[in-house]
Amino acid sequence: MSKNKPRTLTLKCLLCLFFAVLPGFCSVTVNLNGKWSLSNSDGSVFLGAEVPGCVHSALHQAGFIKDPYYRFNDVSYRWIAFDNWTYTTTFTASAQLRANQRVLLVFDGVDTVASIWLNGIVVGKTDNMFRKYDFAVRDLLKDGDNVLKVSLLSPVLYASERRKAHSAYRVPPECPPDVQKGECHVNFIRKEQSSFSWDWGPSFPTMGLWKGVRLEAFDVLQLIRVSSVPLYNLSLSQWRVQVELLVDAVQTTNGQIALSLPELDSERILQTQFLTGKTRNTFTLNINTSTGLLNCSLQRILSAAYKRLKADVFFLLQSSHVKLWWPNGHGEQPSYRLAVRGLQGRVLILEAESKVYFRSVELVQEPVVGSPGLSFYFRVNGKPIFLKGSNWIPAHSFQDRVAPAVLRNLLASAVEANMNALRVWGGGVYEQDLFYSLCDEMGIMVWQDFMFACAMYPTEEDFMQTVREEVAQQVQRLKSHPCIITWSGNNENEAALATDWFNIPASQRPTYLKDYVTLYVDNIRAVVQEEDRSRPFLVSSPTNGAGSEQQGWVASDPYDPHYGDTHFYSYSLDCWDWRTFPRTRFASEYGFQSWPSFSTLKPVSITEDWSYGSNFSSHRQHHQDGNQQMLRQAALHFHLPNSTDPTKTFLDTLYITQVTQAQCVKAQTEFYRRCRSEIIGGKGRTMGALYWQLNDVWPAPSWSSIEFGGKWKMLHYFARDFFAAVLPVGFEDGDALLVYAVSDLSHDLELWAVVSVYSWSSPEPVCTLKSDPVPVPGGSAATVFKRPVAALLGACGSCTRLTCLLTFHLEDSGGQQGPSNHHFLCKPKDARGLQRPNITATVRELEAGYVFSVTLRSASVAAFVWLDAGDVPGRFGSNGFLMVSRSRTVVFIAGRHTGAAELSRSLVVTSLRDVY
Ligand code: BMA
Repeated sequence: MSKNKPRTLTLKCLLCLFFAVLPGFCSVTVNLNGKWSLSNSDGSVFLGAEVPGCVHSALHQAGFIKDPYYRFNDVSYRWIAFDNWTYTTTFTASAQLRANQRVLLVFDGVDTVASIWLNGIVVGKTDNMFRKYDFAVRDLLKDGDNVLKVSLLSPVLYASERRKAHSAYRVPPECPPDVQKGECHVNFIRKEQSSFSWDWGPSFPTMGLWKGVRLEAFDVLQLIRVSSVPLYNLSLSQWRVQVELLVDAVQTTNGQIALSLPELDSERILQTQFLTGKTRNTFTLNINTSTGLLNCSLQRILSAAYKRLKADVFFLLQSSHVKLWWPNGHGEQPSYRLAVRGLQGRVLILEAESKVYFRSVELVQEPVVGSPGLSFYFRVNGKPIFLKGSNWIPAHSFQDRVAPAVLRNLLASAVEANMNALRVWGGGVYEQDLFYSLCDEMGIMVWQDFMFACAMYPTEEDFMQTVREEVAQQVQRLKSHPCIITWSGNNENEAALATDWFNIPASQRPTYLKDYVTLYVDNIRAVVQEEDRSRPFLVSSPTNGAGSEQQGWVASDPYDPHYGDTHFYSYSLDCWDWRTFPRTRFASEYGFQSWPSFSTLKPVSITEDWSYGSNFSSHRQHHQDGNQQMLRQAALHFHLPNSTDPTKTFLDTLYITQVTQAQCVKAQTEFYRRCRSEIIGGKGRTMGALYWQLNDVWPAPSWSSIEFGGKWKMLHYFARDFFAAVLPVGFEDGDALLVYAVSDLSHDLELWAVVSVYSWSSPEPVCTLKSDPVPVPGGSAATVFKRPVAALLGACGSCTRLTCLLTFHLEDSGGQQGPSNHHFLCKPKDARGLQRPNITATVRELEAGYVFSVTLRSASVAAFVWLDAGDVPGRFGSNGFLMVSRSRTVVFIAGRHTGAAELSRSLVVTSLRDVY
């Protein structure tokens, strides 16, 4: 079916022709992406398949299966991953291409275990979806049609075979919990660990050519990758840029390398020699910013696997100053263009451009006055930064479905919610290049895990070898991105070992400890440090960091709040009670589940599914007891929905789970933010709050703040406030109400709190109190208001805890600083006087088809007012808010062209009192 398809042919040497005509130096690329054919092992299924892509997507696109996300299809289509599949294509290779000295067949990503056949001969095998593979095929290419086949083994059966072969001891967890409806032994195969199911995701063990395929032909040499890592030397106050060229040379080649940073008005040429084979060549450029001169010296840093490069570099750079890359909220993200050009005589032999961003990062682990243990925070460009954000999981079960617009929407949503950091979690994939480029541009710091999660792993030599190559390639690919501020070896595997998740007998513990250190310390850490010493390396998350290292890399309690980062989940305790949260140095995971909105569920369900107790609702829930946990947590504070209309009860239940989640994560995040400056009981100085989890892999209940498809849950609207640069946090301690001012700004403020008391029964304030101004230094949390609750209420007439609530904000002489916030003095289910507000909404179009105002009118106080535009994509200016006024107008920005009439029809407004 793909026979004789025209292939894209790129002559990378077009520019070299500009200098001289010497075709022997040209490199030629033949793109082999596009339509291939695909068949299963017995030939009963035969179809066309897009490359890049996967078997599931191909079957769906060709109509062999329905939407894999529809209802129970994840289980119905389980058979797909038990079969073996073969991708085939036919292409022609011109005589000109075959005349090149070296012709490589390059796969940017094969998922996962495959044999590659060219014209009936096996040219290579793959076993790791996170590696790029290339195979020398020059002598196998022929005139006319060439047939390329990729035969993929069932990942489920392969993993099971590997487990059987590992007979000496088990490598747990063996299988996921039944509630996940997943496959076993995913830890034996180097592919996305969550593709065999997770507690938020379905089991779709993908197979396919998930990244590009091409032929690359060249006669002299080829530049495989340019990377640049700026390093700052504090004692010399000097930047240096480490430029690394990965080159594949057919034969030893003399040449000149020209490196230039045009915006810094610099260019220098160095004589060099490229030795035969793949060489990695590192140049260190010392930038003397005080004199405006940039000196350059060449370091020969070549690993045993690579050949030595001889060269001399003389680099003079005229630079007045270097503009720094800053995380979102702390400054701009300027970049410099680095141009690399290699010439032999007047012939261009290599050329590339990349971006250089200047920023330094340190992970500070040092003694803390008044506290045992060590600090744990990131210093970027010398400035301590509180990390605010979330955890990133794969944006789709089928990576070929993650379009650039999906990434853009999710990352822009993170920035809109005032986040400055995301952790790319270790059970997913190393994200595509665009993800990291967008994070660079948006100032999102990335905590990058290596892809190992919630399991023990084997350490046989072939496994270790493929992991070492995976790690080296990924670090080489990603290290130029300033967004990545730390590497981290795995997700929760130190904790799993330390707290014995898998019931390992004491006598066997040393074996697992040894395997752990072998994999993450002796191999992964060693490879990372060889490739990149510009950023910290953590062995696990959570970890005690330096504390874990002192205990042989597995701490007795990796959740120790005096060290490192922590993950903390508690579903049964009252999530509004800050006393239940760990006063940790860094909260890298915490969260609560909720259901997505009806418009997200509707396309994958039918009427009979629309109840909380339906088979569908249980099927989608992959976390043991998750649906009941959500209701129990909700019932601590709210009346549960009790409409006589079952569909309304279902929709109201979706709503109440979102209210509950938003309020729980708000309480916990506000606690972490207000802990940044204090040590209490030897604990505190919290410098990070990354809740679990930002996004979803499919339409289902989960911990996410953004639904599959991109719609914001109530939590995401709340995040925009609780991650604001200046934030008032209110809480009770003993008999007092306190308001803290938290500031992430660089400059000092002088702030006072304005606290208003409202009755639940009336949208007019009962009384308003103002504190004295308090200095709030940049990057701190300070108490600005403290008053016994009884005194506060006593000053406000007839208020009691049950009849009144509080709102508060911060002010300085310039007016309000940061968002308004609120504090309930009782559980809303106990509130006296809360009426049905009968909210009405009027929609007006502000800008043709995209920007609308929605004016709400309410008869009384309304809590958790939620505007849902149904199928009309877009975002509200604010949502889920407390309405203590008779009218409020919010903006709606549509994600597609719409009109006031359609938006009015789709819009549903729900508040707390409407669901019971
Ligand atoms: C964390 C994560 C994930 C998981 C989440 C929710 O510990 O690392 O493994 O999905 O909890 O249970």
